[in-house]
Amino acid sequence: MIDLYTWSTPNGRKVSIALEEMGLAYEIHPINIGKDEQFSPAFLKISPNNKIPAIIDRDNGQSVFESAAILMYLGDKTGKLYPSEAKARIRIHEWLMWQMSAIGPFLGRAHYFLKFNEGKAPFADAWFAAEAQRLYGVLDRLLADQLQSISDPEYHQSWNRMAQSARQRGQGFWWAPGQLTPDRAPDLATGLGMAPNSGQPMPPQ
Ligand SMILES: N[C@@H](CCC(=O)N[C@@H](CS)C(=O)NCC(=O)O)C(=O)O
Repeated sequence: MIDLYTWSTPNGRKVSIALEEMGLAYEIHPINIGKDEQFSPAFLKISPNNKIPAIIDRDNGQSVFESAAILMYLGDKTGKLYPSEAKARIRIHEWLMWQMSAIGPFLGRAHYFLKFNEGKAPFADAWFAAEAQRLYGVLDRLLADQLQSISDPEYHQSWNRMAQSARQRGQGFWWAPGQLTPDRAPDLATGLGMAPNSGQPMPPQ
């Protein structure tokens, strides 16, 4: 059983998706970052950088913070989605580090400047907009070259599993709009089913 300390944000969802895909039992402990719950002394003990997500593995008491470290831990624990041979891990590590060092922080800052502070720092606006554009280009090429198409039935099955599991938990932490079909995929691709203001959990369906 995994205790998942999280909130409804992209970094939190990375771990929810992995837990679902790996078929691990888990319990969600919401950390409302809009109410500064990430600064509570109890949470800081497992996530000293005051950010979600973090986990505790009840099987051995191990705590892990940083989403990529959690993904690697869960991959090693289950043997799923994460090969054990060093060579096979190279590509995974490359893109994982790229996500953590580029996509995550740069798109986050682009959002900060362009959505919340537009016009206050024109140099930062222009720089982060250009960098976001460049990173999306890199992602586009990766998706075109390497990843399964969004219309792949397997992809939809995994979203359906997540939606079903959210309904069973009745926590409304995931937006569970019912059986997903390929024609609804664009909604998920753009918003991952998130509430318009990310950070606000969707009401239970
Ligand atoms: N590098 C971290 C980033 C985590 C992160 O930025 N978490 C945000 C929500 S997505 C957070 O907890 N923010 C609260 C704060 O900064 O106080 C990871 O990948 O886990």
